[in-house]
Amino acid sequence: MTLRQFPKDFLWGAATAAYQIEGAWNEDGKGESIWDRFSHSPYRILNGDTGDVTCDHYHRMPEDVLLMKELGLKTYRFSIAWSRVLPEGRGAANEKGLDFYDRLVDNLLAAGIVPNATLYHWDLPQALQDQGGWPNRDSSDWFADYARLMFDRLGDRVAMWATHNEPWVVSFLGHAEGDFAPGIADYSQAFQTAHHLLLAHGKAVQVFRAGSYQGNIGIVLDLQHPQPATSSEADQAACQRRYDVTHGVFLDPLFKGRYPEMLFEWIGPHAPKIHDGDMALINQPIDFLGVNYYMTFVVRFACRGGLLKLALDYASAPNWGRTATEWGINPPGLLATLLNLKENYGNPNIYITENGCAVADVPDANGFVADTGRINYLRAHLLAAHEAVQAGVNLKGYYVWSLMDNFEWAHGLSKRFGLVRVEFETGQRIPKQSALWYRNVIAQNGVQE
Ligand code: IFM
Repeated sequence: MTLRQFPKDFLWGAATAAYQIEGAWNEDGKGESIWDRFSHSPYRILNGDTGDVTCDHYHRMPEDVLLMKELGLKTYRFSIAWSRVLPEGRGAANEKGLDFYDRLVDNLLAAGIVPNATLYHWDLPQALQDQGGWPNRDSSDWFADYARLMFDRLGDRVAMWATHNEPWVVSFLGHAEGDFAPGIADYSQAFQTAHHLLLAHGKAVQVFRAGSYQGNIGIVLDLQHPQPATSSEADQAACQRRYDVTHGVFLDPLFKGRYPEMLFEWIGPHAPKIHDGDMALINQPIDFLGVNYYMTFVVRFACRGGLLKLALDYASAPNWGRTATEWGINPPGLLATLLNLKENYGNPNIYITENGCAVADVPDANGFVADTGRINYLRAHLLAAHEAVQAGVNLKGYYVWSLMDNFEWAHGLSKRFGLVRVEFETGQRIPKQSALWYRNVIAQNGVQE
């Protein structure tokens, strides 16, 4: 067996998000978020689950940081619940909410773990949704003010900031499909949301640069690798439309200062309203790009395939099955994704900010989970990441999704992505076999082929 080692100083971590782990949804002055509202509405979430308690990280944070230390994590990626620090989304700040993130960052630093904070992981304050949410252009200013508050508070200690997590999900699952909060199904609002998320990103980067805070700033995109089903012109064009709507809509403005022209011709009246100067604001240099990679899609033309006239199937590499969320498993798609960024977007500094899978974990009598399926998944993706490094991709770090089992959005508590098992009834944490395996990967700075 060969040990594939990563460059010196490679950052090994694990990721979570506020709504998925914190609980304490209405404690210590926290305001309601769109995910609180959505999960409290009947039949939105599988089994009627909510994030009201989930991992109860809000109360167990010190214990969780110790767990990270025991796993040898070099970095931890978390998100800030906007409505915890600004209950109304803007205006008066909630000192107790700010204090929670202060303590989290201090605990991380004391444990020798680099904090990586995401400002927006989908939980818009409900008060801002009531004022039109992301489709309202003012949202970019609300976000910039919120960003300033957090930079002022934590900017002396947080080394890495991401403005948004997966703006594709916010725009399209939240505003075109309605699967996710706020549950809107309207392509015009979805494309307008995408533009305003990018504008908000640009304004936050501007605030960050003007404030000369320490650390780096970037954005996190979910890049689902698309492959045409056949070499037919119709399938290839469908694949290009899919690429444009998942990748191009975000990567092109961020790195090239323009939107994909063909896509905007295709969607016609659904194209967003763009003001003079917007594209320059969006196209500011960032310090890193976060890549969340989970899946590859085979794309084909479908005459009844909705606005984009396409249909998707999950691709699995030979001998790989599906995850517990039924997603295909295709490690070469990660390599292809990273190479595309190198070749077409100027080889930015990249962190894989999420990668992982849900497994139908079976605990033994002590709650221990021998999750070899997850280990195989992670190992294969790390080998693909290693290949990317060999090919010259500027890959600087890798975060497993997720540190611990948590609230998996529309699937509620039914899908487990964690390195650490959480018994939701008691809150007990039990590291799985994958956690012990990952500790070894970190210690060796590499993975066995
Ligand atoms: O749980 C999510 C996370 O919030 C964002 N990226 C994908 C994960 C798995 O679905």
